[in-house]
Amino acid sequence: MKNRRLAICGWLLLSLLLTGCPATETTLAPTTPVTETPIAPTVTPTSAPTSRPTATPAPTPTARPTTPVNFIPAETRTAGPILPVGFDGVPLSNRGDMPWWNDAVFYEVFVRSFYDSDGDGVGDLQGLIQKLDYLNDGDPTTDEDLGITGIWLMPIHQSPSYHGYDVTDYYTVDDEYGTNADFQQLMTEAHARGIRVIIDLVLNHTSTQHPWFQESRDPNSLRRDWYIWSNERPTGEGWHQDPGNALPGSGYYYGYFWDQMPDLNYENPEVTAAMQDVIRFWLEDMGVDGFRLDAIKHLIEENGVLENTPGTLAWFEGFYVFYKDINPDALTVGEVWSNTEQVVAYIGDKVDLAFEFDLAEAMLKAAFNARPLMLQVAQEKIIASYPPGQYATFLANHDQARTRSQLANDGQAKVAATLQLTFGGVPFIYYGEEIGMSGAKPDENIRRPLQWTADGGFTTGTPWRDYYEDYRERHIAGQSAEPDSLLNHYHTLIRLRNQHEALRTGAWQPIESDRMQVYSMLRSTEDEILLIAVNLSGRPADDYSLSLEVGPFTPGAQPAALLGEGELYAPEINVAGGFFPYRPVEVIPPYGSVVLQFLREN
Ligand SMILES: [Ca+2]
Ligand SMILES: [Ca+2]
Ligand SMILES: [Ca+2]
Ligand SMILES: [Ca+2]
Repeated sequence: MKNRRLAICGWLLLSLLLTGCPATETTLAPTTPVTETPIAPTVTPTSAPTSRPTATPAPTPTARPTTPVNFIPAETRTAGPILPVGFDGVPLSNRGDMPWWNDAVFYEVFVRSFYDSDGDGVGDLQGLIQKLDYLNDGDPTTDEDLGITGIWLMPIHQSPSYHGYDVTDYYTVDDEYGTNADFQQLMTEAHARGIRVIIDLVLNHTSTQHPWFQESRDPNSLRRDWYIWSNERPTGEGWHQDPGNALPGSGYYYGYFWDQMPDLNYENPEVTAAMQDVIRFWLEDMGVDGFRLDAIKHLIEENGVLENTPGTLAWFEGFYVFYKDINPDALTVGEVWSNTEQVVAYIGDKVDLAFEFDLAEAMLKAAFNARPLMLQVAQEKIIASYPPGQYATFLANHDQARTRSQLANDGQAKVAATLQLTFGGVPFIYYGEEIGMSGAKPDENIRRPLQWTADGGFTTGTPWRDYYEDYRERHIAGQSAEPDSLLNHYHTLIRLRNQHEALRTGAWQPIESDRMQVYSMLRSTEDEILLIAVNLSGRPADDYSLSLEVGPFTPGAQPAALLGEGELYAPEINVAGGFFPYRPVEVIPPYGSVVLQFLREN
């Protein structure tokens, strides 16, 4: 804090000398020498351009003329990367009321498509280990890495399918991906870099090839009741005749998603006990930091109701007590593909977090249509519905068309990333989104090999699935070298989030904008207030005006730019701590955004 305050004072002094601020502000000027040297300011007019404000009611009579302040790049004002505290290198918010995951940025990895270490065309755990430095090199002073602090691994258990959501052995890493020893090495290497790792856990069903199901096919088996069987074909979807009908009288089994994935019967306590053993093994023996839980709303079917049944909710209450008893810090993130009202029912005593599908849709629509109304409604509902910060945000995942395929260009993809990474909750980024990989159904095309270089770079052999067609032009190596790339935009946003508690856990407040193309909000903590303004559109935003009836500002509040460029203007603060009208920078470029920092007077 001390360093930051000094930097502001230095900047203010320079600003005063150059622009001649009102005398009342000179009391803020330091008497001590200034060590920071702001970059040479651009020539600034001494009063606001005559075009401001436009088409808005006149400011209050007492308002001083808006004075432009010099552009201050973020690095002259922030204390630099937050030094590691607590868990291996993961920055902490120092807020005792927020769990560790509220400081994390997660990255969803499909191991098969991330990096292949041995040339067989299939990504593997050793490949992921080799590329961990791309995700986070563990050194807060370097910024060539993406800076993520959590990984969600899509299924890594033994499975006959390419995707792994049909498990045959919950205790063993799929041999295409490596061994349990490789997995433990991954945990060690990830933790050393400040990355936590959670794994996909598929509770609802197994593979038909799982030994449990093979036994269950025999009507006289002790495991018959581990799955859901019927002698006659029931009405309703999801019922399948026993494959090959090899066993007389085996009948029909229930498999909601696929005939190769029979649903387990969680009304049988033996099934719950068996899965508790699995959970204990991964938490205690393998050291995972938690689980992403697949399709949890489908766990228990009751009286023809297939989703979010009382039985399912009750089961997860027992589950929550069970895993928290093993490790209170373990994180579970549920996939409840429903709207906010239904998702909320799981949070806090069944799972820690769940993915916010409504918010994902709203962010993509705001980016695509350049209209923020639906987004603001979704955000307000989220803030009102969840315990603070206890929801997982994403743009698209392995089941949906990739973000870039739902949007028109990389500018829109930047906007979507900005909206996600400046909002609350715990962000999850699907691998490849950071370079704008494309892909739409079928699922294999949403899960293609990551595009590392102009040659693909995922494998020395033949990739298990072709790269997307743009791989020669769109790849990590190219975007790393290009300052304005989508990848570098992600770098900047993640770094900002890692450095600023307000972006991770701060309170949220919408700001009114008189132009549809500009979306704006505040994120604030006791130390700082961040104002975010995003140009959703492909046209420059040059006639917008922001207003905040009631806000947290004190008179004389001065902004510094953490993101964006151009001349900055300070708001004129009203008696209620808000402002009206306010245009922090004259022009926000197409798809551009500004993040302004105001420090609180504490
Ligand atoms: Ca391999
Ligand atoms: Ca680094
Ligand atoms: Ca396999
Ligand atoms: Ca089920």
